[in-house]
Amino acid sequence: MREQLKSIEARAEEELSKVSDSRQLEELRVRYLGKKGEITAILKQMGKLSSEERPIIGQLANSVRADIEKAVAEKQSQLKAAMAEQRLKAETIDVTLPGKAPRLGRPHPLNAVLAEVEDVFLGMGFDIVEGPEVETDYYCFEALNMPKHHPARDTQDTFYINENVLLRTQTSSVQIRTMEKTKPPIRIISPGRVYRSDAVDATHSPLFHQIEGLVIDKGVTMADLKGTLELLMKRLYGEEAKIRLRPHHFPYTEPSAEVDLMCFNCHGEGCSMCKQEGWVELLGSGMVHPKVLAGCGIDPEVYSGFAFGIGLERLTMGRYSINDMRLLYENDMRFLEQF
Ligand code: 2U9
Repeated sequence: MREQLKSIEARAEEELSKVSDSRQLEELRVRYLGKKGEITAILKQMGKLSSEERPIIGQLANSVRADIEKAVAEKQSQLKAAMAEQRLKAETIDVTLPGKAPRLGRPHPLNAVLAEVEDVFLGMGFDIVEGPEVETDYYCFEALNMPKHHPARDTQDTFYINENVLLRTQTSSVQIRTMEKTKPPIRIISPGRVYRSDAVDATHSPLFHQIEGLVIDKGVTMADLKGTLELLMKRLYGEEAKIRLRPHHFPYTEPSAEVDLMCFNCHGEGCSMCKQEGWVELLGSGMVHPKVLAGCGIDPEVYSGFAFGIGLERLTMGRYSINDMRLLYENDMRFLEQF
């Protein structure tokens, strides 16, 4: 039995040295130290021994068992440490690697210019008013002194939903609605989408954006119109910006004027950018027609007012030297990232 125990100890040591994972270790522990294990088997045969031998073999068996238990425990902690190290290696994060830069958004150039324009007008005490894009014939045309036969009402130019309902061609309908509801003084701008039945090209789109302005009070004159627009242009294009008013005709304003901005490239001399004009056309404006005021319940003998309409696309294209309107709608990041 002594030899048996010695050989068990030697085999256990030998096998233990080859164990490489905790499952194998557990299997080995059960095989040597378990209830049905080799050492227990030996202890069960102790009855056959003489009373002198029994304590000696008993002591030896206990010491072999203790040695194996100790070796198993050591192996277990070695395996644990090895596993922990392996996991740490696998989970290592190299904090010196460059991070992934988040892609930052930015305002679309149309929104950026609109925000600038809104800031200027808010600074002058204007309110910003919005209204419906689907309008009635009355608010879009009739109330603006464009009666039934007017060419702007042609189905070639305007998207009709039915005979009486259409997609607004200008945001003036918002101003009419405001004049109906509000007593003067009125100082508003109405930005928003408008629709016209145009084919897409470098300067046209069936959907575009306008910013219209309206001021109604006692004693408002064309000088107020010019001063207001001059201030807007100086804020947008710099202090040296100059504008001029050219006589024109709109059914809803009388007198009417188109407003030009002095060409930034040649300062009025004439160049290829302004088609040798020295000036670039920017917007339309005028004194609100007395018929329009009266139609909204405002007495034209007491009140007067000016109005203007700016195409946001044109303003944005001028501001950033963009030569094709389609770029503003295509959402190509290579274009948008430049602003
Ligand atoms: C009311 C009365 C008058 C708004 C005006 C224009 C002249 C004008 C164009 C600019 C380029 C439209 O976007 S565009 O195509 N607009 O020329 N708009 S006066 O006049 C009004 C508005 C409301 C009650």
